[in-house]
Amino acid sequence: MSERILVIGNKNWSSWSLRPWLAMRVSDIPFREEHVELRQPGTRAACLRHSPSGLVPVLKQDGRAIWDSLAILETLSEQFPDRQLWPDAADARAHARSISAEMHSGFQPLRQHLPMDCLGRYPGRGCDADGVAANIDRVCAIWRECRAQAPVKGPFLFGHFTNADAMFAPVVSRFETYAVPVDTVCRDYMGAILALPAMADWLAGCTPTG
Ligand SMILES: N[C@@H](CCC(=O)N[C@@H](CS)C(=O)NCC(=O)O)C(=O)O
Repeated sequence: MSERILVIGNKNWSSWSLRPWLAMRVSDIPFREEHVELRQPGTRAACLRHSPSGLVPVLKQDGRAIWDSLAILETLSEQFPDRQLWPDAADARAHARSISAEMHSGFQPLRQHLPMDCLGRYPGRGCDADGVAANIDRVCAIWRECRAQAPVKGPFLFGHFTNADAMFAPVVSRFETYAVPVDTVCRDYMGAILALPAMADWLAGCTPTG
């Protein structure tokens, strides 16, 4: 097997990049990161050098490119079954995949009006835009339901860290940036994500310009 390379965008902004990066760091999966500067005239061309989608993240190994965050997470789970990136129990696994897919394909108002900006602090900004409150309510309902049903001990959605946590980590960052009010269950969950050493490493790699 050749070296595993994860191509990512600017850490401050690239919510899609954070997902596989966090899963790999938390799960001790060795990789080297390469960067593409987002929001530049040459961004698309730079992304296209790595991925036919023209987007990051992309995982490269053995002459193969795997693009799109969820495809990368599925691949990692397949390559490293011992890391339990999906929950072991079939019901919990189905639930984890469903909320991860829901995150991946939905929440457009949240994405648009509360973009990830890890270092920024803009309390309340964007929260009254159309559809945002409903998105926030749905995220909190997902987190509460998972925490109430977690099949194993631990502070994450399914007890131990899984791909579902990786998918929702950028939402935790957004809720911090925009000071979204949440209940204790959700606050505790956010605290668990933010307390991850890997999350601190990601934040340390952020600059205000991305
Ligand atoms: N569905 C894709 C979305 C990837 C995406 O939108 N990536 C953004 C960065 S976060 C990008 O590459 N943007 C390129 C650009 O700004 O030109 C995924 O899940 O990976």
